[in-house]
Parts: sequence; C-alpha cells; structure tokens
Amino acid sequence: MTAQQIATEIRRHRRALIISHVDPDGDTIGASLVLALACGMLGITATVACQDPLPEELLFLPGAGEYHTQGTGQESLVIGVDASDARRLGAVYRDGAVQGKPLVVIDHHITNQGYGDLNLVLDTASTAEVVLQVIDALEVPLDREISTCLLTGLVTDTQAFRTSNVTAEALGVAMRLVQAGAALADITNQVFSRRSFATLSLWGRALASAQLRDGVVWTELPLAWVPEGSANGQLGSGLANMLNTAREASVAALFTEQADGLIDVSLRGKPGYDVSQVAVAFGGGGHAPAAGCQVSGELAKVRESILEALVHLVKGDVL
Ligand SMILES: [Mn+2]
Repeated sequence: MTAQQIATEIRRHRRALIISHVDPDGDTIGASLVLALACGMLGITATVACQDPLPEELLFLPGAGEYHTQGTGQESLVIGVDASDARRLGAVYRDGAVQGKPLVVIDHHITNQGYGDLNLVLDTASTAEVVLQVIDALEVPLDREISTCLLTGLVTDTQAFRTSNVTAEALGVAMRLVQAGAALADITNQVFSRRSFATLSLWGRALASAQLRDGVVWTELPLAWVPEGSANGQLGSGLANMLNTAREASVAALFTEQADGLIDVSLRGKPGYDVSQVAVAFGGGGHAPAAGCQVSGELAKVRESILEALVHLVKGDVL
C-alpha cells in the first residue's frame, strides 16, 4: 500500500474516526492530531479518540484537548495510528459501532500484523514520518501546528534522535519540520524535562529495588505504589529506558501492575538484542530495541516467565 492510496481512501469520506493506541505516547498522539488537522483542512470531520487519557507532558500539542474516549458513531472510516495489532486500539475500536467499518492502519512497527483493510506500514523511526508521507500525498501544506505534532512523534519515539533506527532520512524529515516552524528545543524540553515529583519518587523506589540477573536488569511497580488516578503505565514511561542504561545488562524489563489486573511489560534491548521477539511471544509487539506486552496473571508469575524468556534471549537461545 502506498501513501497515495491511503490519501485517495481518506478523500472518499466525510467523517473519520482516528484512533490512538492505548497508553498513548507522543508518536501516536502527534500522528493522530496531524491526521485530524489535515482532515479539517480537506473538509472532513475528524474525531480523535483514545481509550486512555493523554500524558500531561503532551497536552501542549495543538488539538490535544479535543480527544474523545469513543467515536460518535457517524464516521464512515476508521484510522488506527501507531498500533501493531487491533488490541492496541483498545476499547475505542472494540465498540460495536466501529466494527465493520473500513479500517486504515498507519504504523511503523516491524511486528505489525496487517490487520487493516488498508495498511501503510513503513520501517521508519516513527509513525509521524509515515503520516508525513500521507500529508504530502493529500497535498496538505506543513504549518507550525502540523510540524510541531510530527516532530513530537519523532522526538519521543527516538528519545531525541538517540535510537539506532535514526537514519539520514529521519533527520531529513526533522529538518523539514523545523523549517516549517517546529521548535525542537521546546519540544524536547516539554516531553523529557517536565516530570512530576511523584513520578521521580516512584522511580526512586523502583530503582532502589531493581535487580540484575544474567544480563537482564528489571524492576517492578506494584499497584500499591502507583498513586490513584494516574494513567496506565504513564508513571513508568521513561523508567524502562533508564534501566536499560545499566552497563552490565543487555536487556531491561519493567513490570507494572495495572488496576485492570493486567501486567504491563516494557522491554528494552541494547543493540543486537531484539526484545520484540519476547513481546510477540507474550501477545505484544514493538521494535527490536523497545517493545512491550500486557499479560494477565499474578505479578510475580508473569515476571518470572518473561525473565526466563529474556535470559534465553541474552544467551542467544532460539525462542
Ligand atoms: Mn511509534
């Protein structure tokens, strides 16, 4: 599928539902908001929706206040953004009024299952770059709002251009976005340097109990530690990256106990270790250096079975 074909499909509709993945990050939010802005310019009424609330540090994005938790039922097209499988689209997509409508999937995960009616999945560092191709195909000009949302997606998914999938093309995209008005330093400051004290305190607790086992560094956030009302996984976002800076470890794992009974598992791998293999084995997905899954069961049991798989990964055993 090409960006041109996706653009042609979008133009056929008057109302579209754009879905960001559960536990939303800067990439799914930025890319979704851009599609909504583009739809608006083309006279298409867009609803942006996500099952979970947006992280506070991303509320500065233009349109972030317009998020819904479900569609209106009026849309004739559904667009799933940055989600490697249908489950990642959460309750918004499970809604009976949404099922059966044509689904366009725009993503960049190598583990994407091609579950849409139309799938545009490219091997880029962010979904924002894929959406830029769609925007170009729709002939929507880049303005400050669109470029700010897209650069936020690229910056968050690459940890400010530090991941191994940052290519010359990705930097070329960043240059285009900065030229169109996106303020790189403001964005990085906004998304990486504005953690709440509660988050830092929680990380302190989690780091103090971190353990190292056969090249795997891991820690966990039991439900009792997580302040009430905080969104799924948001407090732990970034903590997995920090764990993975341990020189002695090849891979890192963070286990977060959620109120819904599921254990959220965030995995990180040093270059040469593909943690998405483990995520996929447990029903999740992601990228070689960063992947995740949500597993039902007791925290200790889930943790042990995943740690076992990670130790095998580190040893080079076939999973
Ligand atoms: Mn992404």
